[in-house]
Amino acid sequence: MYSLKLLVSFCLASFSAAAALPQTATTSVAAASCVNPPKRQEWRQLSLQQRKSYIDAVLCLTKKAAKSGVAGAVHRYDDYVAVHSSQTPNIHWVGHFILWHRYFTATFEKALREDCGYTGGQPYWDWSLDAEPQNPNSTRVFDSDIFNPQTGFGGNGNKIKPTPEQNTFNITEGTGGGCVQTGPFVETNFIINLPTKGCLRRDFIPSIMNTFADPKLVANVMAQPDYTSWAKEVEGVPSFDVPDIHGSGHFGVGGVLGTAGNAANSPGEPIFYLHHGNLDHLFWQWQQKDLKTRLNQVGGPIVAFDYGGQNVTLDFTINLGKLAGEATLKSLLDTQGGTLCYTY
Ligand SMILES: [Cu+2]
Repeated sequence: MYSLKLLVSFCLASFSAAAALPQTATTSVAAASCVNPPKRQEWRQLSLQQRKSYIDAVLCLTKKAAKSGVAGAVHRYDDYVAVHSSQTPNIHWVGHFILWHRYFTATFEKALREDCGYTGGQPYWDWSLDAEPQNPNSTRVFDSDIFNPQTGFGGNGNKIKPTPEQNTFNITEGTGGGCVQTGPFVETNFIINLPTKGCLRRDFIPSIMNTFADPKLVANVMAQPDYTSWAKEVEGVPSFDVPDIHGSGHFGVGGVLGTAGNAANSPGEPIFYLHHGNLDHLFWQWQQKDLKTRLNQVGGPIVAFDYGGQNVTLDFTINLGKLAGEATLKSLLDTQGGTLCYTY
C-alpha cells in the first residue's frame, strides 16, 4: 500500500514534466502528495458498520502505548489530551485557533487510520441540525444519533451537584456531571489518564446546547468576509451570557463537571473530535466560497486575546509536540496540500 502510494506520487511527478497533458492529469499532479484523501461525513451519514468501525478505532488507541512523551500520558488516546492540554494557553482566542485544531483533529484521524486500521474519514457532528434555540430547555438534542448507547457515543453522566469552587460561573442547569452511564465509553471500557486517571464525564446542559448551536450563529460565522473576522467570530467571547458555536459542543455536552467542558483536557471526550470536525467542516465550506483568497489568508493575534497586537502570518508555525511535524499556517489552509490529506 505504502509503496503503491509512492509509486503513484512518483509517476504523477514525472507527468508534470510533460507539457501537453489533459486538464485532469495536471489537476492530479498538484495533489500528488495527497492521494485518495478520506472523505469526512456527518455522523448520521455513516452506516451503522462505519459508526462501529470509528468507535472501535477510538477504543483501540487506548490499547496502544503513548508516544507524546508528555507526563501523565499512558496510551495513544491520552497523547492527544496531553498535547492539547500542554498548549492550551497558546491555542485559544488566537489567530491560529481554527488551524491548530484542524491539524490536531487531522493527526488524530491519521492515528485512527494508521495505528488502528480505520479506513474512513474523521466524522463530524453538525449540532445545528439538533438544536432548538426557540425551545432552550428541550432535551431533544440529546436524543440525537450521536448519543445512541448502541450505535453512538452513549449518554449523560450520573447526576452530581458541583461544589461552589467547581462551579465558578454558577451554572445551575447541569443535568449530569458524573461518569458516563451508557455506551462504549463507560468506565469499564474507557479510562483517560489526564488530568488524573478516571472515567469520561458528561454534564448535559440543554439550554447551552440549544442556544449555542443555533443555526443563526452558524450563519453569522459563515458570513464573515475574511479569515481574521471568521476566526474571531467562531470563538466568540469567553462568557456563558454570549452564545458562541465553539462553546456548544464543549459546554452543552460537558457542562460544569464533564470532560468536554474542561478547557485543557476536553479532547478526553471522544465527541471532541466530531465537534471540532464540525467547526473544521464549516471553515472548509467557508474557504470553498473563495479558494483563491482563502487558501492564502490568515490573521488574528499570536497571543491570546491580543486583538490589535501582533498577528499570525502564513509562515507562522505551530506544532503538536511529538505527534506530528511543525507546520506553517499556510500548509494547513489546504486540506489536500500534503501536510493534510482529507476532504469533505
Ligand atoms: Cu482546544
